[in-house]
Order: sequence, then C-alpha cells, then structure tokens
Amino acid sequence: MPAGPQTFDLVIAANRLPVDRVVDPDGTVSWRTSPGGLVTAMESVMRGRDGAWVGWAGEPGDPPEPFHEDGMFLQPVGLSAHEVREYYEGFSNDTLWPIYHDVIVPAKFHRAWWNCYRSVNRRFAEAVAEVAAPGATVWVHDYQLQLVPAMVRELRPDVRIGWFNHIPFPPVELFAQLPWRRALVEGLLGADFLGFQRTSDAENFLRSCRRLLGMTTKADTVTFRPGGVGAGGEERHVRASAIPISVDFKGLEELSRTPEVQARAREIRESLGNPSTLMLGVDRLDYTKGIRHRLKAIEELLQDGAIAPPDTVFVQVATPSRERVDAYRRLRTEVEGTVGRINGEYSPIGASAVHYLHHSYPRAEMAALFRAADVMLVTPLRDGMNLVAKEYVTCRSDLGGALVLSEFTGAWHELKQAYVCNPHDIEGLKQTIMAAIQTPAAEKRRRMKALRRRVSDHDVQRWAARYLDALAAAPKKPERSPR
Ligand code: ADQ
Repeated sequence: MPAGPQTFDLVIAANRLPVDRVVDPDGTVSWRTSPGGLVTAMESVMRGRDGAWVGWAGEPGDPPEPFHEDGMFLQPVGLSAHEVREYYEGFSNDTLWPIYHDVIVPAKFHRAWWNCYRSVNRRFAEAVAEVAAPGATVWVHDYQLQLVPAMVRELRPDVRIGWFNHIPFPPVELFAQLPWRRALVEGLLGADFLGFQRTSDAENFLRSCRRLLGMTTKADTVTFRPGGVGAGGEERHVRASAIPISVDFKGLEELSRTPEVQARAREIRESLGNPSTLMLGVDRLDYTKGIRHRLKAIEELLQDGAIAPPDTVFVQVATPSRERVDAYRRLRTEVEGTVGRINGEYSPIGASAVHYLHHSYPRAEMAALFRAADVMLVTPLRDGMNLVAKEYVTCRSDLGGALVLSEFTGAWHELKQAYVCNPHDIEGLKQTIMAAIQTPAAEKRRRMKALRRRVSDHDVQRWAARYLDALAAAPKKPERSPR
C-alpha cells in the first residue's frame, strides 16, 4: 500500500530492507518478510511503536514506493547497478569486509568506490532525515553505513542516533591501512552510542580514536570537539560498548520441537544411511568462515582412518554469497574442488564422506538439520558473532549434539562450554572434532544444558532492549540493570 509523507519515532537504517520481492507465477509482485534474526529482533521492538525501516530493496534501479508491511513502514533507498558494484560489492565487501576480518584476503582500495560509498551513505541519511519524527530514535546498522550517523546529525541535530556493528572492528594497525580511516571514524562519531559484538571490538574503535585522531577516551567513552580544537563547537561524548547479538530463542526452539521438524530430522539421518556420527557445517560461502580449514581437518581424519563413511559423514551447507566478488568466486571453486577430491578418494559407492549443498533453505529445514547433527562445526577464522552456533544450541532441547566452536567468533566469548578450537591449528582441530565425537553422552548433555541456558537468558529480544536502553541513556550507562 503506497503511503504519503509520514514521520516515525523509531527509524532503523540497514543496507537491506527486511523483505524480499516475490513475483508470483501470474506476475503479481508482493513482499515477503526475510526471516533473519535482525528482523525478528526488530519486530519485537517495533511492536506497539511507530517504526520505519530505511534500506535497499535488493534489486538495482528505481526504488519501489514506500509501503507498510507487517506493522512497519518501509522506505526503500534506490541503488543503480553501478552503485551496487562500487558501494556494495566494492567498498563494503571488497575493502571494508577484508580489513574488518583480519585481512584473510587482501583489501582493495579504489577512490571511486569510496566516493560512491560516501554518496550512497548520503542518500540513506537523507531518507532517514525525511522519515524521522522530531526527537526520534535512529538506529543505524553495520559497516555499509558508517558515514550515516554524522550525516544524519548534520541534517537532524534533534534526533538520537545509534549504530551497531554486526562484524568485528579491526585492530588499529589494520584499520590504519584505510586511506579514509579519519572520515570513517568521524562518520561514526556522529552517533550518541556505538554498539559492538565484543568488548575488544569497542576497544579497537576507541584505540583508533586515540591513535589516529588524537582524541581523549575515558573508560568506554570518547570525548572530542566536532571540527577540532578551536572550532568552537560544543564538546561531545560518545559511548562505545559491547552488546552481543543473539537469536530468537523462544521462536526457534518452538519450531525445532514441532513434530514436522523432528520427523524431518529423522528423515535426513535416514537418507544419509543412519550414520553413528553426522557432522554439520552451515555458513554463507565466505572466506571468513574457515570452510577450507574444516575440510582440511576432515580430509586428514579420513586419511588417518579416524573416521570413515557411512559410519561418519559430514554435511556442509554453504549459502551462495557475493558471487560477483572475485575472492568469493575463487573460494567456491576451491571448496567444490576439495569436496570432489575428498569424495573421489574416500567415498565408497552410495556413501559420500562429504555432502555439499549450495542452497538457501527455509527455517524449518535448518532447524531439522540442526536437530539431526551430532557434531556442529563452527570454525570461522574471524566472525563478529556467528548466529549459527547459537541457533544450533537453541534447537537442541533434547540436549543432544556437540558444538565445536572457533575462538575467533564473538559467540565463543559467551559459549564457553563448547569444544573450543583454533581453526588454523589443523592438528588441534582434528583432536577437538574427535573429542566432540567421543565424549560420553552425559558430559555432552551437561555442556549443552549450560550453552542453552546462556542463549535463552540472552536472546535477541533482550539484545534489542539492552541496545535501545543504552542508546536512550547515552553517553551514560543505562540506569536500570540490563534485563
Ligand atoms: P553472517 O556472516 O551472515 O552475519 P551468521 O551470524 O552465521 O553470519 O548468520 C547467518 C544466518 O544465515 C544464520 O541465521 C543462518 O541460520 C542463516 N543461514 C546460513 N546458511 C543458510 C542456508 N543455507 N539457508 C538458510 N539460512 C542460512 C553477520 C556477521 C555475524 C553476525 C551476524 C549478526 O558476519 O558475525 O553474527 O551478522 O550480527
């Protein structure tokens, strides 16, 4: 339903709108809410509030008219094909993403990409300024929109602005490589509150403020004068602190307990020949996720004879991702080549050692896969949080299964009862996988119980409430103790 000019008390800005465009066979176009954790979290905070969401609708060209969907006002921002290439695939995913993930692949620096990033950020800021009511709360998400906080402040000094980083914030030595580091920090400092996944991410940001911009920080707050000393502007204080994201524990657990999902989990195991150990990996096909390291460990375990199909099988679900960026295309070729080689070497007829699925699945199918898996392998080289780890334990109300978790994920800082691994240490990774397979059931149940308690006490609804409390109280810490 097209809507006229309206303003809202809560405005979310994220690269993507929380909906996907669906074209029915008869040609009618509709929108379907995308099922991500962020959308679920926002649904709970938007309920009963006057909320708008500003974002790209996912296809290049003129944006659709603003519309209402599921109790939210959606304000699409248009991106041309050229902007998708330079702002999104280029600067966001081929410059910032590698720098913010330990330069696992080299970052590319192109001034044209930066200029495009800046102008797209300006467009987002203008859209936010247009729909924000006087004194509204504006919550900006992620690395694609780091200039938006300062741009919104310039246009609308009356609103309260928060930003949350879903990915890591890099150590100053890596961040310093960016030719546009000062502009990025100044862009973020337009906010009142900056939220990060881990305390060390917030600390990295504060260190960049000190070391690269000569600002003063005390505890988790940076103090500065916009425009520099002598500019005459009022001193500002911005708080940078960790508020780790989570999953919709209640909703996902309920889904995983349904008879349909449980039956499907059994069916998955049967179709794999009822192995005694089913190992699972679920990731976007991204070089940060450590899929190559995981496959190397599996290949060596097969080679050593420590595991063998059909008794032990590994299922890797790899969601297609950023397929027009070179590093992602290369990764796909490499992963698919490795899977082929492993199966060629170690799979007897009718019993593959590795099952590789390059698809996206509905939530119920993901829940069934989690329920079916004896060992979940989450081995990123670097990951802001990693929701898959939290989703896996959420789905294990039967207290079955074991989680192998990389120490380089944000999730590891909360899920200490997981089987921790360093994915760079292939020998160590192999031992951890074997420990997860061989630990007696009682010990696994004890660990799973503790993991589940952590996620159920710190779900995504609590994350959103804590974030908004901190933003409302900024630059101070919120008054009431976190829920
Ligand atoms: P991502 O890098 O995308 O997120 P992750 O946190 O694991 O990583 O979230 C992926 C989501 O996609 C999960 O909800 C997962 O279930 C889903 N998914 C994966 N494969 C799928 C498939 N084949 N079909 C359907 N769904 C699939 C970024 C950061 C993370 C951070 C999140 C949230 O990189 O570190 O945890 O944002 O802040």
